Amino acid sequence: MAQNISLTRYLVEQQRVDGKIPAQLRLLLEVVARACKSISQAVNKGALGGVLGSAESENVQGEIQKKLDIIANEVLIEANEWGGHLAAMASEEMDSIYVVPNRYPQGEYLLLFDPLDGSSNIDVNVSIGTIFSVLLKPEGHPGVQESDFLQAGNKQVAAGYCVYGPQTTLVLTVGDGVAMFTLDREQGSFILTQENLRIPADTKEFAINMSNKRHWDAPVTRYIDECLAGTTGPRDKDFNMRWIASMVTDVHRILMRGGIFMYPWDKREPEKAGKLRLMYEANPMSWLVEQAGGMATNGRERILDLQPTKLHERVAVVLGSKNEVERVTRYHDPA
Ligand code: P6P
Repeated sequence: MAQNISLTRYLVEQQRVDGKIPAQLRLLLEVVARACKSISQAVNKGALGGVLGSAESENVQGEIQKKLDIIANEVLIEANEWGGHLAAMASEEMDSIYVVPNRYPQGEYLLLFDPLDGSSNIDVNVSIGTIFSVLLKPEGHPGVQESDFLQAGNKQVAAGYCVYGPQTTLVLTVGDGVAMFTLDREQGSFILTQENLRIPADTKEFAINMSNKRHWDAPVTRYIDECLAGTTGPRDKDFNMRWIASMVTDVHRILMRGGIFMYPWDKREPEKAGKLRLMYEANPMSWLVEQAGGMATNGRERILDLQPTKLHERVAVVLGSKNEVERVTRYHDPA
């Protein structure tokens, strides 16, 4: 791979050479990447920046917000509201949509994000990240309302995440494969470090929160029990387990070396379809996984085909290596 291709050059070439992304979308992605750089700097300061600990407030999910959740949310709002490429934004940390103020030009895109996924890891120095999804505002009516966001994941025009870990890594798709950029802090820019990421169809690594085992549905219990049986069971191979409790980091590992990630429906809150949020966690991650040759379902249906009814709705997630996701989905629907 040619050395030192910056994110800016990559996006310009995707726009100019391949015509894959309009100028306004390129601008949007560059602004999101700049915001992720700022978030990375705040995260890296940790206790020295006074950014750890709880913000003593709750988000729409009823979860205690960390100071960095709010900081990351504010960074993304302030970076994106004035550029003229967005009509509105939606965030895990905000009850309703944020319409671009009248003092700024309105664009045609909608930006959704989980500003800092994996917050329970912030204070113990474990990787966390920002997840984002881009939709086009539906035409035919002035202004923008929450219902404009309620589009299936197969309508996304861009999706990505930024992991704040040993490296700060931005992973992105605009529908033509998955590219990875690593932050060069000396240059202050994201540098292309891998293109066309591919997820192996098979794996020996599963990611699930085992402490919920007694609450799972039978198909999930069957699949995990078979993995745990290893060479003594029907899978005839041993499996390894990982659970970082940070979806963005677990999914990054799967994009880098394969695996299956599961946060299934369980009996603890049966009225909820799952724990993870469809619009700004499952949809962007599912598109990235599919663009890398993997698969993503809610146990029964393709996540990207699900029609959302609420901005913060939740969904069960089974994603990663294609043959494993197909097996879990088959166990849910043995017909
Ligand atoms: P649990 C983080 O809060 C998150 O939304 C995902 O990033 C992560 O996969 C999941 O929740 C972890 O949930 O129940 O294992 O703490």
